[in-house]
Formats: sequence, C-alpha cells, structure tokens
Amino acid sequence: MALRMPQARRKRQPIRHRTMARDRPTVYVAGMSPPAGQSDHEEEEADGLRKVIHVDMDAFFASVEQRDDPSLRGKPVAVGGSSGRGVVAAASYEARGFGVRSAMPSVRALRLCPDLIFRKPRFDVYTAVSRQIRAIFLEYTPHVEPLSLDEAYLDVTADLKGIGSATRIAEEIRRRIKAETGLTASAGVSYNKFLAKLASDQNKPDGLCVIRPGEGAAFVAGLPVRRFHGVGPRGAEKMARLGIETGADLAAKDLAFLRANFGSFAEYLFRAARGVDLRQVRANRPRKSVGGERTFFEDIKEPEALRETMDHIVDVVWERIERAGTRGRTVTLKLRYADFKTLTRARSLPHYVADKAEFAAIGHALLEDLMPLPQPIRLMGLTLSALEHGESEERPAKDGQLSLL
Ligand code: DCP
Ligand code: MG
Repeated sequence: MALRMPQARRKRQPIRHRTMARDRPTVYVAGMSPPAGQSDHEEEEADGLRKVIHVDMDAFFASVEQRDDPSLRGKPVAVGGSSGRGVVAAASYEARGFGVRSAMPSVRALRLCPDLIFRKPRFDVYTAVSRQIRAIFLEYTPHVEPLSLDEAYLDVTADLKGIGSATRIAEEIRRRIKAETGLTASAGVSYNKFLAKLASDQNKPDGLCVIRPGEGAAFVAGLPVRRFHGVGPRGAEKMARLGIETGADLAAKDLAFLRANFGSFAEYLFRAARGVDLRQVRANRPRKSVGGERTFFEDIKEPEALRETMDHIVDVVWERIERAGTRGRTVTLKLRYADFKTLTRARSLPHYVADKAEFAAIGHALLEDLMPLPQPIRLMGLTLSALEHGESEERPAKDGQLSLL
C-alpha cells in the first residue's frame, strides 16, 4: 500500500467548508457521546449567536514525538505500547496512511504497517505543551473550555484584543501555536460548539474551516453520520441498516423514531442533525468527577478482553486522578452495549479510595457483577466521584468524559 504523506492530504484553501465524506478515525474521543449538557440541559444555554472556535492539535502525542526526535519525522509513528496488549494512543499522519488509528490494538497496527515505530507516551511533555497553548488561548478570551490536553473551545464573541473576526483570531492562534510550540493545530470556527468541533476536523491537519451562520444545517446534512461525535463504526452500521447514512437522513427521522432506536442518545442526534447546539463555552466548571471511557474499534464481549480493557482504563484514569491531585469515594462503571443501551453501576465507600489497587479492585468487581454480558459492548468507562474539594486548577472541563489512552 502506498504511503500517503501528510502533504498529500493537506488542504490549502482554508476558509471554506466542504460537505464531502471523509474517512474518520474509527475511534471517538470519549465524552462526545453525547457531549455533556447536550441531552440533559445541565448547562445554561447560550443567548444569541456566539463566535466559537475549536482548536485541536494534529496527531498530538505523535507530533510531539516527531518534533523532539527528528529521526521520526516523515515516518509512521505510533505512541503507545507495542506489546501484545498494547494499544495505539496516537498515530502520525504517515501511520494513518496505512490505516493505523488511535485505540487500535498495536498488534493490528503493526500488521497494517510493519515499519511502524512505537514510542512510549511522555505525559509530562504533553502537559507542558497543553499549558503553552492554553496560555495563548487566554490572551484572546477568558472563555476557554479545555476538552483534553490538546483541544479546547474558545468563545470569542467579545475577544480581549478587540480583533472582532473569529476567523482572524483562529488563524492568529494557529500561527502562534506553530511559532511557540513547533506543532500544528487545526481550528474550526462557527456559531456553536458542535459545529466548531466538526469544523476543526474538516481540514486536518494544519487546517481551518469556518461554518458561518446559516450554513450549519447544510453542513451537517452532507456529513456521513460517523463524523458525528459518539457515532462510532458500529453506530454508523446500525444507522445504515435503518437507512441513515448522512446528517440529512438523520434529520428526516422524528424524535420518536430516534428514541425507539437510540434511547437516551436520541435528543443529541436530533439536535445535531440540525446543526443545533445551545451549550455555552464554559471555563472553570467545577469538577465533580475524574474518569475516562473508551469506545472500541470492535465491540467486545469476551470476559478476558473485558478484564484487559478494565486494566487499561484503570491505568489511564488513575494517572489522571493522581495528576488532578484529588481523592474520591464513589467509583462508577459505565458500559454501552452494541445497541446503544447504556448502563452504569456505582459503588460508594465510607472512605476515600486508598490507592490504584483499590480503585482497580472496585472497577473489576463492578464488571464481574455484570458478567456474562447479554451482548457485546462498544464502550467502557470508569469514573471516580464524590471528590474531596480543592481540586487542582489544571483540570479539563469535561467531567469524567475525557479521552482515553
Ligand atoms: N488519545 C488517546 N486515546 C485515544 C484518543 C486520543 O490517548 N483513543 C490521545 C492521543 C492523541 C491525543 O489524545 O494524540 C489527542 O487526541 P485526538 O483525538 O485529538 O487525536 P490526535 O491529536 O492524535 O489526532 P488528530 O486530532 O489530528 O486527529
Ligand atoms: Mg488532536
């Protein structure tokens, strides 16, 4: 298979939108299924039209590794574990040319790309870059809502520098990120968070896309539904069986139909299909939980695979808990079945979870209680809540819904 170089994929006409189908990585950042506040009205609604920018670093972990080790540049690189159980966290665009994707088992990635170079993640470096880009964002607006280390929403309706044009601000931010970190970011500009996030993905890598007022519904109509956050490969297959391939197909279904087929996911899908999203960009949301979840490349059911996944999630989430410097008493397991039914099981302790071993033991106990599972799952998540107060400031804004390694 020919190696597709990033230059070949780069689009040089930034300020426009395309409605073409485009292959998405098959794993979705957790927390987008549906995004917090989309379906449960937990957030205040934005009043009037806003100017929202979504900034997302390109192949983040992999790009940092290529930046710091010139011998990796232009090569297929994966960050993650290369051993039997390892999973790809990030894939360079060169690796993506071979079909390598985030969350893919490393063994499979190596089959697709035998020359794939693996590097272990260096979270301290990624966190430092994350701080740098956040400092840049904050020069333009105090309304910065980080979603993970490498992406954030910015509300620039009234920007601090008086620039006025969200598109100009987005270009300036991208230039500054490049100059100050040596890394590229893509940005989406629109009038709500849902559209801005779709837009940032549109012309990746190193791209910009603007969806102007009035263009949102048409933009969404032309997209394949797998580009909607939370609609993974299985979800897209299910929709295809129901005759839903694009946003327009989805918009043609009424809420009752969506509820019958997608349960609590229906409201989110209904709004998204219309390019509607009333959530505000919210900085400094008080953190109520720390956690993470994973959507799988392929649905899983085998007890051994489920246990391995639990181990992996515990590793990532516990690291996050330590980084946040917080403690909590309640552990919640979340599973989403192949048919989208989602269930949670929680256990609360009289004391704070003492250490990683205890956290793992509770996670596994919650999982074992549910086995054998009635059907394969497409997502597993684990969250620590009932936190003690006084968390660190360096917390992402999405409660328990962060992307997982
Ligand atoms: N990440 C992870 N596990 C996943 C997805 C992502 O550990 N399942 C980590 C590695 C990524 C970083 O988070 O580098 C950012 O995730 P993105 O989804 O933004 O993916 P990338 O930045 O790698 O690629 P791009 O945004 O260019 O598609
Ligand atoms: Mg990214």
